Amino acid sequence: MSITLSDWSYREAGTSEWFPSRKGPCSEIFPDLLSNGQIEDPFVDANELKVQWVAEKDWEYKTQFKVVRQGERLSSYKLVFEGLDTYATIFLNERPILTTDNMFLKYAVDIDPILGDNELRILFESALNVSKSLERQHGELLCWNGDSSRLYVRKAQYHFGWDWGPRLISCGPYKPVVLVPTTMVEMDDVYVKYTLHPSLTFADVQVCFELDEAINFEIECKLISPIDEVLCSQKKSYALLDKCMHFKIIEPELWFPHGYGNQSLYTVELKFTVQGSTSHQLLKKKFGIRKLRLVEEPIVNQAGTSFYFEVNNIPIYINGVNWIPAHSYLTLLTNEDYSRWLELAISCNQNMLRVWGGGCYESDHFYDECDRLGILVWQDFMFACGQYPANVPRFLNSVKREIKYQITRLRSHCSIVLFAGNNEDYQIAEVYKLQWDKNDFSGDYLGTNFPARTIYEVIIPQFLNELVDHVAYRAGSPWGGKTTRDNSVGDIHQWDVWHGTQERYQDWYKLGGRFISEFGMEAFPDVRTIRKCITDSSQLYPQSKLLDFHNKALGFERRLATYVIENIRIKNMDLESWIYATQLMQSDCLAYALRSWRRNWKGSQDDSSRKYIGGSILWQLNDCWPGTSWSIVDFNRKPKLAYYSVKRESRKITLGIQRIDGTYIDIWGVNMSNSPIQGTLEVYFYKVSTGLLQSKKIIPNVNLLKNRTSEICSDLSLPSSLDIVVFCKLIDEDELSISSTSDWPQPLKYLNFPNISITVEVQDGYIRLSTTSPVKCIEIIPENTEMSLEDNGIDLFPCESRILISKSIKKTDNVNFRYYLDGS
Ligand code: BMA
Repeated sequence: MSITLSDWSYREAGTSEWFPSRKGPCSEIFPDLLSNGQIEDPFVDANELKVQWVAEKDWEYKTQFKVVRQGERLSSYKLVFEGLDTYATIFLNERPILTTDNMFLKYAVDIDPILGDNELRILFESALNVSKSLERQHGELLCWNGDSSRLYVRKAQYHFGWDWGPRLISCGPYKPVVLVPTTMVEMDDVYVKYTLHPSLTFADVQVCFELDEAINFEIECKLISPIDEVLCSQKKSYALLDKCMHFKIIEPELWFPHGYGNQSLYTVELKFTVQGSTSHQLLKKKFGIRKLRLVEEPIVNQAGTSFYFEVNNIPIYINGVNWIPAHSYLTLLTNEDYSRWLELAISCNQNMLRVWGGGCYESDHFYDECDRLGILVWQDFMFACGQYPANVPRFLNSVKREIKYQITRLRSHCSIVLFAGNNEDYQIAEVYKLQWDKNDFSGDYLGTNFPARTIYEVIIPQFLNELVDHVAYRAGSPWGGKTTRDNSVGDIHQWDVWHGTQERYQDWYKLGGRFISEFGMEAFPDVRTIRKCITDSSQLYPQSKLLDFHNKALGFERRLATYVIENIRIKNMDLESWIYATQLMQSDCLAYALRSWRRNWKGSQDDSSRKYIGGSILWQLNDCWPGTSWSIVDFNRKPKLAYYSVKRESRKITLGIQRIDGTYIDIWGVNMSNSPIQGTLEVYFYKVSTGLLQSKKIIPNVNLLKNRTSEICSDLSLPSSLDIVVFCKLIDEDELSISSTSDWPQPLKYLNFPNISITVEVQDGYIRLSTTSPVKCIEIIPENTEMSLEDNGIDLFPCESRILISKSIKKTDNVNFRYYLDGS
């Protein structure tokens, strides 16, 4: 039986008094100091500045564990450290047993415990002091975001500060420390491999083991179907196996991403018995079977090649979100938190998460949930925005072990479809003109000033080849074309809205690429989140010093103001009005991007030559602390208005309108479902300033073919030029709405509205909304703050009342609402 150690205590190294850590197996210095009242909450006001001393100190943790004799003899044990942050020296009963230098590695050490009480003490050296001294020794490297010395340290890079997060350089045993008998098999010692026949009708499955050959294991293996039937079982001794047991599955139930089929997971149930022993160990491992292709093939009428994912022969358009660590302190995230975050992504119609390279390889539960929910994962290796020192041998050795370990840990997850070597390190190389010779395929780049190429182009691919099947690999993100900005090959990070040349967001349609793995826009968080983190009430106004402190992006004042002022009319500058204005702007901005890029998913399902854009991954889903950032859901899991517009634009069936020269419009429809859709399109033209219907057009026999975009009409004239909002809906033969959308004159700041009368009817389970004239972005504000709504921030038109479903709403509940230019 293994024992997970707990009841940690800690002290500053060199002092005498120990303090109890928070309960549980994992500890980290900031939450511990906080729970004992030794620091003020770094997330509140500007306290982050007051706690910087913590990172400059060394800290010690200790705990006790008991070893008892089992039967006649004392077992032999190892101590498994699932994650230590970062520079640790470990003493067992005051004898040094291990030193560590990588937060992303699991360490195991055979130990010789004493019978009875044992003491484990871990000294954590300040990662900041170590990184600074490495930097002094080897030189300063190029870097965006955080302290440049971070590049020498294999520790979550965002701990050193990022343009959306505080600088809180933690330490501690942040994952469990477990006492394990050496005869015990661990999860990563088992790997399920499979080959799927191209017809998808049968699979060869191999359950492979990497066990200690000195121990005589008897292994019983049951293969269990997704509906819990035992399909077959085998029993063999490990010595007689060629490391693997073989099974065949006829007509396997395949695993599909959410929205494309079931998330079928098989289970292998294993029973290990050490020969001669009466006890055994049970272990269960789930796995999915799927075929994957990252399709990069020539396309017609445009330069370059496609970039899209195909799962089980179905091309999948990606509606994705970038994921950053959901807390500055990883130990405070529970499994429940992860599940709720991932469910939020799914209910936002997202089918891919990118685990971004400046955070961490996520917890097992995170990937289990992605498998269960059908979220595809794009997994970066943990290198971001820097010139990493692969030419320093100790660094490189540690990185090699990390890569091997993480691939081994993650390879059984069918949700992971792509690994990428790093985030934006090739952009650094490009911008600063490092020695990156694209014609040099020698594989030996350690002598250049871009030595990390060896990691991304040699070391990672070698380990992937050796250890895992059915995943794609990219050396970096962005990556692929002639330059990292090449929009005809590979993926791009499109930051010319917000960063870069600060283009108008109405021009997103000109800014696409084959796959856009980053783009974004900032907005303020929910007012309740702000009230929690700003305790000085005199600071609760938009431009206050403390609110500015909670925005870490360079030049945010100018950029956020530019995009708001360019688009939204500001009648009041109180906090809530400003929150609404920034959120409305972000919501409109992201909707523009998604809508215009999905239009490029053309051609029939088996025609790769017209899939001009394969998807996008917006920056960013979440936050690691309460602040203003590009997130669409804030730190306290309160959705911003953009969450809902992204959800609407990512539905299976959507419509899009593009206004051309202010005089005519194109309309198209997207049908990402697996069957064609027919309907009638009704197009309404309203004059915004009077709210009156100017004209209506009916387009019969609209046919939206499956899994593609279809153009419905082009050159449809607007009745008069400037003041017209277009609303269109596709209805079925029973006149039920299949999908609808609207297009407003831009920029929204020039709009003038008549007096509007909106009716809000609250019923058990839903809210019905109707209006006398067009309304932009009605935000429902329930008094019950826990209530969740299926949609919000919607546009409303007289021709169609809208029902917003909310499971938790009661007829007796009060709801408030606001809308754009409310009361004008
Ligand atoms: C990117 C990311 C992050 C950053 C974001 C916003 O390119 O990779 O480094 O937080 O932009 O600036």
